[in-house]
Amino acid sequence: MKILHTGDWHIGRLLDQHSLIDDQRYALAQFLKITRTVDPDVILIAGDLYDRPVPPREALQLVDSTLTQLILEDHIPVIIIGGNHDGRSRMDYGSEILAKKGLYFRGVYHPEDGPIEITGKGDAVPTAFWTIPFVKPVEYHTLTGSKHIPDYNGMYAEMLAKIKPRLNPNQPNVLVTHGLILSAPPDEHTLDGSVRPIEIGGISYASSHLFSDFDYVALGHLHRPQKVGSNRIRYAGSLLKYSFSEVNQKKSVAAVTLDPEKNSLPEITCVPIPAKRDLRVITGPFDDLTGLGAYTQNNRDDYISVVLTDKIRVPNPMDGLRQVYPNVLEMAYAHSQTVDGADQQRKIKEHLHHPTQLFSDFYESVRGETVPDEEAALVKKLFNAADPDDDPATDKGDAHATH
Ligand SMILES: [Mn+2]
Repeated sequence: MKILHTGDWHIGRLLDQHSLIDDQRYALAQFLKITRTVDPDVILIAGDLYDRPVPPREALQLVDSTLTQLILEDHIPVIIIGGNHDGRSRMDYGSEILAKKGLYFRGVYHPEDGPIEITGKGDAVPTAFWTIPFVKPVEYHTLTGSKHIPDYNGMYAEMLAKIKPRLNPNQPNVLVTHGLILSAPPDEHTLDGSVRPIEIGGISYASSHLFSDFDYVALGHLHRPQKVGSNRIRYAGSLLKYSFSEVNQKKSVAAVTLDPEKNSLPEITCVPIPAKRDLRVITGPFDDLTGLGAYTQNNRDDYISVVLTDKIRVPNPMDGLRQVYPNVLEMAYAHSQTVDGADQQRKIKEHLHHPTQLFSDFYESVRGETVPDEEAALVKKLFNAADPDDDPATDKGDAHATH
Protein backbone atom coordinates (compact mmCIF):
# COMPACT_ATOMS: atom_id res chain seq x y z
CA MET A 1 0.00 0.00 0.00
CA LYS A 2 1.46 3.27 -1.14
CA ILE A 3 -0.14 6.45 0.21
CA LEU A 4 0.40 10.04 -0.87
CA HIS A 5 -0.27 12.10 2.25
CA THR A 6 -0.91 15.83 1.96
CA GLY A 7 -3.09 18.44 3.66
CA ASP A 8 -3.53 22.10 4.57
CA TRP A 9 -3.95 23.22 0.99
CA HIS A 10 -5.88 26.30 2.21
CA ILE A 11 -7.18 26.99 -1.29
CA GLY A 12 -8.49 30.55 -1.53
CA ARG A 13 -5.98 31.88 1.00
CA LEU A 14 -5.12 35.56 1.01
CA LEU A 15 -1.74 36.78 2.16
CA ASP A 16 -2.12 40.40 3.33
CA GLN A 17 -5.12 40.87 0.98
CA HIS A 18 -3.11 39.34 -1.87
CA SER A 19 -4.76 36.31 -3.51
CA LEU A 20 -2.46 33.29 -3.73
CA ILE A 21 -4.65 31.48 -6.27
CA ASP A 22 -2.02 31.60 -9.06
CA ASP A 23 0.59 30.18 -6.69
CA GLN A 24 -1.85 27.50 -5.57
CA ARG A 25 -2.69 26.61 -9.18
CA TYR A 26 1.03 26.23 -9.91
CA ALA A 27 1.61 24.15 -6.76
CA LEU A 28 -1.30 21.82 -7.56
CA ALA A 29 0.03 21.34 -11.10
CA GLN A 30 3.30 20.26 -9.44
CA PHE A 31 1.31 18.00 -7.12
CA LEU A 32 -0.33 16.27 -10.12
CA LYS A 33 3.15 15.67 -11.59
CA ILE A 34 4.36 14.24 -8.27
CA THR A 35 1.30 12.00 -8.17
CA ARG A 36 2.15 10.50 -11.55
CA THR A 37 5.73 9.85 -10.48
CA VAL A 38 4.83 8.32 -7.10
CA ASP A 39 1.82 6.39 -8.46
CA PRO A 40 0.09 5.96 -5.09
CA ASP A 41 -2.84 3.62 -4.32
CA VAL A 42 -4.63 6.43 -2.49
CA ILE A 43 -4.28 10.16 -1.78
CA LEU A 44 -5.08 11.49 1.70
CA ILE A 45 -5.88 15.19 2.18
CA ALA A 46 -5.86 15.66 5.95
CA GLY A 47 -8.09 18.73 6.27
CA ASP A 48 -8.04 22.47 5.56
CA LEU A 49 -8.67 21.81 1.89
CA TYR A 50 -10.07 25.35 1.72
CA ASP A 51 -9.03 28.39 3.71
CA ARG A 52 -12.59 29.42 4.61
CA PRO A 53 -15.96 27.79 5.17
CA VAL A 54 -17.39 29.49 2.06
CA PRO A 55 -14.53 29.52 -0.44
CA PRO A 56 -14.37 31.98 -3.36
CA ARG A 57 -15.44 30.72 -6.79
CA GLU A 58 -11.90 30.42 -8.18
CA ALA A 59 -10.93 28.27 -5.17
CA LEU A 60 -13.83 25.88 -5.85
CA GLN A 61 -12.87 25.75 -9.54
CA LEU A 62 -9.24 24.94 -8.78
CA VAL A 63 -10.11 22.13 -6.34
CA ASP A 64 -12.74 20.83 -8.77
CA SER A 65 -10.32 20.59 -11.69
CA THR A 66 -7.60 19.03 -9.53
CA LEU A 67 -9.90 16.35 -8.10
CA THR A 68 -11.45 15.68 -11.53
CA GLN A 69 -7.97 15.00 -12.89
CA LEU A 70 -7.08 12.67 -9.99
CA ILE A 71 -10.35 10.71 -10.04
CA LEU A 72 -11.40 10.60 -13.69
CA GLU A 73 -8.03 10.70 -15.49
CA ASP A 74 -5.57 9.13 -13.05
CA HIS A 75 -8.11 6.84 -11.30
CA ILE A 76 -6.59 7.32 -7.85
CA PRO A 77 -8.99 7.20 -4.87
CA VAL A 78 -8.89 10.39 -2.76
CA ILE A 79 -9.92 10.70 0.89
CA ILE A 80 -10.53 14.23 2.20
CA ILE A 81 -11.45 15.15 5.77
CA GLY A 82 -12.70 18.46 7.19
CA GLY A 83 -10.21 20.77 8.91
CA ASN A 84 -10.92 23.72 11.19
CA HIS A 85 -10.91 26.12 8.21
CA ASP A 86 -13.32 24.06 6.12
CA GLY A 87 -17.09 24.37 5.95
CA ARG A 88 -17.38 20.82 7.19
CA SER A 89 -21.08 20.21 6.60
CA ARG A 90 -20.92 21.79 3.13
CA MET A 91 -18.08 19.42 2.36
CA ASP A 92 -20.40 16.44 2.88
CA TYR A 93 -22.71 17.55 0.06
CA GLY A 94 -22.93 14.76 -2.53
CA SER A 95 -20.41 12.66 -0.67
CA GLU A 96 -22.31 9.36 -1.09
CA ILE A 97 -22.54 9.90 -4.83
CA LEU A 98 -18.88 10.89 -5.11
CA ALA A 99 -17.77 7.88 -3.05
CA LYS A 100 -19.06 5.66 -5.89
CA LYS A 101 -16.30 7.15 -8.03
CA GLY A 102 -13.60 6.89 -5.38
CA LEU A 103 -13.77 10.44 -3.99
CA TYR A 104 -14.41 10.21 -0.26
CA PHE A 105 -15.40 13.41 1.56
CA ARG A 106 -15.63 13.14 5.34
CA GLY A 107 -16.48 16.68 6.44
CA VAL A 108 -18.27 16.24 9.76
CA TYR A 109 -17.24 13.79 12.50
CA HIS A 110 -19.72 10.96 13.01
CA PRO A 111 -18.90 8.41 15.74
CA GLU A 112 -20.49 5.59 13.72
CA ASP A 113 -18.38 6.17 10.56
CA GLY A 114 -16.63 3.00 9.45
CA PRO A 115 -13.36 2.74 7.57
CA ILE A 116 -12.86 3.24 3.83
CA GLU A 117 -11.24 0.07 2.55
CA ILE A 118 -8.79 0.27 -0.34
CA THR A 119 -6.59 -2.53 -1.66
CA GLY A 120 -3.12 -1.52 -2.80
CA LYS A 121 -1.55 -2.90 -5.98
CA GLY A 122 -0.21 -6.37 -5.14
CA ASP A 123 -1.68 -6.40 -1.61
CA ALA A 124 -3.50 -9.50 -0.32
CA VAL A 125 -5.74 -7.58 2.09
CA PRO A 126 -7.31 -4.15 1.90
CA THR A 127 -6.06 -1.31 4.11
CA ALA A 128 -8.64 0.33 6.39
CA PHE A 129 -8.67 4.14 6.38
CA TRP A 130 -10.38 5.55 9.47
CA THR A 131 -11.31 9.22 9.56
CA ILE A 132 -11.71 11.76 12.35
CA PRO A 133 -12.40 15.17 10.81
CA PHE A 134 -11.68 18.23 12.92
CA VAL A 135 -14.17 18.54 15.78
CA LYS A 136 -14.24 20.93 18.72
CA PRO A 137 -14.89 19.47 22.17
CA VAL A 138 -18.11 21.47 22.45
CA GLU A 139 -19.35 20.10 19.09
CA TYR A 140 -18.34 16.60 20.15
CA HIS A 141 -20.34 17.06 23.34
CA THR A 142 -23.45 18.01 21.34
CA LEU A 143 -22.95 15.30 18.71
CA THR A 144 -22.49 12.43 21.12
CA GLY A 145 -24.53 13.62 24.09
CA SER A 146 -21.56 12.96 26.37
CA LYS A 147 -22.11 14.34 29.87
CA HIS A 148 -19.11 16.65 30.09
CA ILE A 149 -17.19 18.78 27.62
CA PRO A 150 -13.79 17.10 27.44
CA ASP A 151 -10.51 18.76 26.43
CA TYR A 152 -8.89 17.70 23.15
CA ASN A 153 -6.95 14.89 24.78
CA GLY A 154 -10.04 13.52 26.55
CA MET A 155 -12.09 13.87 23.38
CA TYR A 156 -9.58 11.97 21.25
CA ALA A 157 -9.33 9.28 23.94
CA GLU A 158 -13.11 8.76 23.72
CA MET A 159 -13.24 8.85 19.92
CA LEU A 160 -10.41 6.35 19.60
CA ALA A 161 -11.98 4.07 22.24
CA LYS A 162 -15.00 3.83 19.92
CA ILE A 163 -12.81 2.81 16.96
CA LYS A 164 -10.49 0.40 18.77
CA PRO A 165 -12.89 -2.60 19.15
CA ARG A 166 -13.74 -2.31 15.44
CA LEU A 167 -10.13 -2.54 14.22
CA ASN A 168 -9.21 -5.67 12.32
CA PRO A 169 -5.67 -6.56 13.45
CA ASN A 170 -5.12 -8.64 10.30
CA GLN A 171 -5.15 -5.63 8.01
CA PRO A 172 -3.18 -2.37 8.01
CA ASN A 173 -5.12 0.39 9.79
CA VAL A 174 -4.57 4.05 8.93
CA LEU A 175 -6.13 7.06 10.67
CA VAL A 176 -6.63 10.44 8.98
CA THR A 177 -7.30 13.32 11.37
CA HIS A 178 -6.92 17.10 11.70
CA GLY A 179 -5.81 18.66 14.98
CA LEU A 180 -2.93 19.34 17.31
CA ILE A 181 -1.33 15.98 18.14
CA LEU A 182 2.03 16.12 19.93
CA SER A 183 4.37 13.65 21.58
CA ALA A 184 5.30 16.08 24.35
CA PRO A 185 3.88 19.31 25.80
CA PRO A 186 4.15 21.97 23.11
CA ASP A 187 6.92 24.49 22.92
CA GLU A 188 5.09 27.50 21.50
CA HIS A 189 8.10 28.46 19.42
CA THR A 190 7.80 25.30 17.34
CA LEU A 191 4.18 25.98 16.43
CA ASP A 192 3.28 27.82 13.27
CA GLY A 193 2.23 31.43 13.53
CA SER A 194 -0.29 30.83 10.77
CA VAL A 195 -2.19 28.13 12.60
CA ARG A 196 -5.48 29.44 13.88
CA PRO A 197 -5.60 28.49 17.57
CA ILE A 198 -7.96 25.58 18.00
CA GLU A 199 -8.87 26.65 21.47
CA ILE A 200 -9.18 30.23 22.67
CA GLY A 201 -6.96 31.04 25.62
CA GLY A 202 -4.32 28.38 25.26
CA ILE A 203 -2.91 25.49 23.33
CA SER A 204 -4.83 22.31 23.83
CA TYR A 205 -3.42 19.17 22.25
CA ALA A 206 -3.91 15.43 22.21
CA SER A 207 -1.05 13.12 23.12
CA SER A 208 0.37 10.97 20.31
CA HIS A 209 0.43 8.04 22.76
CA LEU A 210 -3.30 7.63 22.20
CA PHE A 211 -2.69 6.58 18.59
CA SER A 212 -0.66 3.39 19.14
CA ASP A 213 -3.21 1.08 17.45
CA PHE A 214 -2.66 2.45 13.96
CA ASP A 215 -0.03 1.48 11.40
CA TYR A 216 0.04 5.07 10.17
CA VAL A 217 -1.59 8.33 11.31
CA ALA A 218 -1.93 11.00 8.60
CA LEU A 219 -2.22 14.39 10.29
CA GLY A 220 -3.23 17.84 9.14
CA HIS A 221 -3.11 21.22 10.94
CA LEU A 222 0.56 22.09 11.49
CA HIS A 223 2.14 23.63 8.40
CA ARG A 224 5.68 22.33 8.85
CA PRO A 225 6.18 18.76 7.59
CA GLN A 226 7.17 16.74 10.65
CA LYS A 227 6.93 13.39 12.34
CA VAL A 228 5.34 13.16 15.77
CA GLY A 229 7.51 10.89 17.88
CA SER A 230 8.10 8.35 15.10
CA ASN A 231 7.52 7.87 11.37
CA ARG A 232 4.22 6.22 12.24
CA ILE A 233 2.58 9.59 12.98
CA ARG A 234 3.16 12.51 10.69
CA TYR A 235 2.11 15.99 9.58
CA ALA A 236 2.41 16.35 5.79
CA GLY A 237 2.64 20.15 6.09
CA SER A 238 0.95 22.77 3.93
CA LEU A 239 0.97 23.15 0.16
CA LEU A 240 2.73 26.53 0.29
CA LYS A 241 4.35 28.87 2.79
CA TYR A 242 1.35 30.69 4.19
CA SER A 243 2.96 33.14 6.61
CA PHE A 244 6.32 34.78 7.28
CA SER A 245 6.74 32.43 10.24
CA GLU A 246 7.10 29.67 7.62
CA VAL A 247 9.93 31.22 5.55
CA ASN A 248 12.46 28.56 6.52
CA GLN A 249 10.19 25.58 5.94
CA LYS A 250 10.52 23.22 2.99
CA LYS A 251 7.08 22.21 1.77
CA SER A 252 6.57 18.62 0.66
CA VAL A 253 4.12 15.77 0.39
CA ALA A 254 4.78 12.44 2.11
CA ALA A 255 4.94 9.25 0.04
CA VAL A 256 4.24 6.54 2.61
CA THR A 257 4.73 2.83 1.97
CA LEU A 258 3.14 0.51 4.53
CA ASP A 259 4.66 -2.82 5.44
CA PRO A 260 1.95 -5.37 4.46
CA GLU A 261 3.18 -7.67 7.27
CA LYS A 262 2.70 -4.82 9.76
CA ASN A 263 6.10 -5.58 11.29
CA SER A 264 8.08 -2.47 10.53
CA LEU A 265 7.46 1.28 10.50
CA PRO A 266 6.21 2.83 7.26
CA GLU A 267 8.80 4.02 4.77
CA ILE A 268 8.54 7.78 4.24
CA THR A 269 9.80 9.84 1.32
CA CYS A 270 9.21 13.60 1.42
CA VAL A 271 8.72 14.90 -2.11
CA PRO A 272 9.29 18.68 -2.33
CA ILE A 273 6.56 20.85 -3.90
CA PRO A 274 8.19 23.52 -6.10
CA ALA A 275 6.69 27.01 -5.60
CA LYS A 276 5.98 29.64 -8.27
CA ARG A 277 7.10 32.43 -5.91
CA ASP A 278 8.99 32.08 -2.66
CA LEU A 279 8.08 33.81 0.59
CA ARG A 280 11.17 35.38 2.12
CA VAL A 281 12.61 38.09 4.33
CA ILE A 282 15.30 40.50 3.07
CA THR A 283 17.37 42.74 5.34
CA GLY A 284 19.55 45.77 4.56
CA PRO A 285 19.74 49.53 4.08
CA PHE A 286 17.06 51.01 1.79
CA ASP A 287 19.59 52.26 -0.77
CA ASP A 288 21.16 48.80 -1.17
CA LEU A 289 17.81 47.03 -1.43
CA THR A 290 16.51 49.46 -4.06
CA GLY A 291 19.74 50.31 -5.93
CA LEU A 292 20.46 49.42 -9.54
CA GLY A 293 22.04 46.11 -8.51
CA ALA A 294 18.76 44.99 -6.96
CA TYR A 295 17.08 44.98 -10.38
CA THR A 296 19.34 42.19 -11.65
CA GLN A 297 17.90 39.64 -9.20
CA ASN A 298 15.65 37.17 -10.96
CA ASN A 299 13.36 36.44 -7.99
CA ARG A 300 12.13 39.98 -7.45
CA ASP A 301 8.47 38.93 -7.67
CA ASP A 302 8.73 36.68 -4.59
CA TYR A 303 6.53 37.58 -1.62
CA ILE A 304 8.81 39.69 0.50
CA SER A 305 9.03 41.02 4.02
CA VAL A 306 11.62 43.82 4.26
CA VAL A 307 13.67 44.68 7.33
CA LEU A 308 15.38 48.04 6.85
CA THR A 309 18.60 48.58 8.78
CA ASP A 310 18.62 52.36 8.21
CA LYS A 311 19.10 54.41 11.39
CA ILE A 312 17.22 57.33 9.87
CA ARG A 313 13.63 56.83 8.70
CA VAL A 314 13.16 56.68 4.92
CA PRO A 315 10.22 58.69 3.53
CA ASN A 316 7.56 56.43 1.91
CA PRO A 317 9.80 53.35 1.84
CA MET A 318 7.05 51.04 0.51
CA ASP A 319 6.76 53.09 -2.71
CA GLY A 320 10.45 52.67 -3.45
CA LEU A 321 10.51 49.01 -2.43
CA ARG A 322 7.50 48.20 -4.61
CA GLN A 323 9.37 49.51 -7.68
CA VAL A 324 11.91 46.72 -7.27
CA TYR A 325 9.79 44.08 -5.49
CA PRO A 326 6.23 44.19 -6.86
CA ASN A 327 5.03 41.72 -4.20
CA VAL A 328 6.57 43.31 -1.12
CA LEU A 329 4.00 42.71 1.62
CA GLU A 330 5.43 44.22 4.76
CA MET A 331 8.27 46.41 6.05
CA ALA A 332 9.80 47.10 9.43
CA TYR A 333 12.92 48.78 10.80
CA ALA A 334 15.57 46.56 12.34
CA HIS A 335 16.45 48.97 15.14
CA SER A 336 12.85 49.32 16.30
CA GLN A 337 12.73 45.53 16.42
CA THR A 338 15.84 45.35 18.59
CA VAL A 339 13.99 47.09 21.42
CA ASP A 340 13.55 43.77 23.11
CA GLY A 341 10.79 43.67 25.70
CA ALA A 342 12.65 41.31 28.01
CA ASP A 343 15.75 43.51 27.91
CA GLN A 344 13.70 46.60 28.77
CA GLN A 345 12.07 44.80 31.69
CA ARG A 346 15.47 43.79 32.99
CA LYS A 347 16.76 47.38 32.78
CA ILE A 348 13.74 48.70 34.66
CA LYS A 349 14.20 46.10 37.39
CA GLU A 350 17.91 46.89 37.65
CA HIS A 351 17.12 50.56 37.92
CA LEU A 352 14.63 49.93 40.70
CA HIS A 353 17.35 48.06 42.55
CA HIS A 354 19.93 50.74 41.84
CA PRO A 355 18.39 54.20 42.12
CA THR A 356 21.85 55.82 42.01
CA GLN A 357 22.33 54.31 38.56
CA LEU A 358 18.91 55.59 37.52
CA PHE A 359 19.96 59.04 38.73
CA SER A 360 23.28 59.03 36.89
CA ASP A 361 21.63 57.85 33.65
CA PHE A 362 19.17 60.72 33.97
CA TYR A 363 21.93 63.23 34.76
CA GLU A 364 23.91 62.07 31.77
CA SER A 365 20.99 62.31 29.36
CA VAL A 366 20.19 65.85 30.53
CA ARG A 367 23.71 67.26 31.01
CA GLY A 368 25.56 65.18 28.46
CA GLU A 369 28.31 64.38 31.00
CA THR A 370 28.79 61.95 33.85
CA VAL A 371 27.87 62.87 37.42
CA PRO A 372 30.83 64.52 39.21
CA ASP A 373 32.17 62.33 42.06
CA GLU A 374 31.19 64.82 44.73
CA GLU A 375 27.55 64.92 43.61
CA ALA A 376 27.43 61.13 43.08
CA ALA A 377 28.58 60.68 46.69
CA LEU A 378 25.86 63.04 47.88
CA VAL A 379 23.17 61.20 45.94
CA LYS A 380 24.38 57.88 47.30
CA LYS A 381 24.26 59.26 50.84
CA LEU A 382 20.69 60.51 50.30
CA PHE A 383 19.47 57.16 48.94
CA ASN A 384 21.11 55.33 51.83
CA ALA A 385 19.41 57.64 54.29
CA ALA A 386 16.05 56.89 52.62
CA ASP A 387 16.61 53.13 52.79
CA PRO A 388 19.57 52.25 55.01
CA ASP A 389 19.18 48.47 54.41
CA ASP A 390 19.70 48.87 50.73
CA ASP A 391 23.28 49.81 49.93
CA PRO A 392 23.23 50.30 46.16
CA ALA A 393 26.96 49.75 45.87
CA THR A 394 26.75 46.34 47.51
CA ASP A 395 23.72 45.40 45.44
CA LYS A 396 25.48 46.40 42.29
CA GLY A 397 28.41 44.18 43.16
CA ASP A 398 26.09 41.24 43.71
CA ALA A 399 24.31 41.84 40.48
CA HIS A 400 27.59 41.68 38.57
CA ALA A 401 28.54 38.47 40.32
CA THR A 402 25.32 36.65 39.49
CA HIS A 403 24.59 37.82 35.95
MN1 LIG B 1 -6.01 23.61 10.55
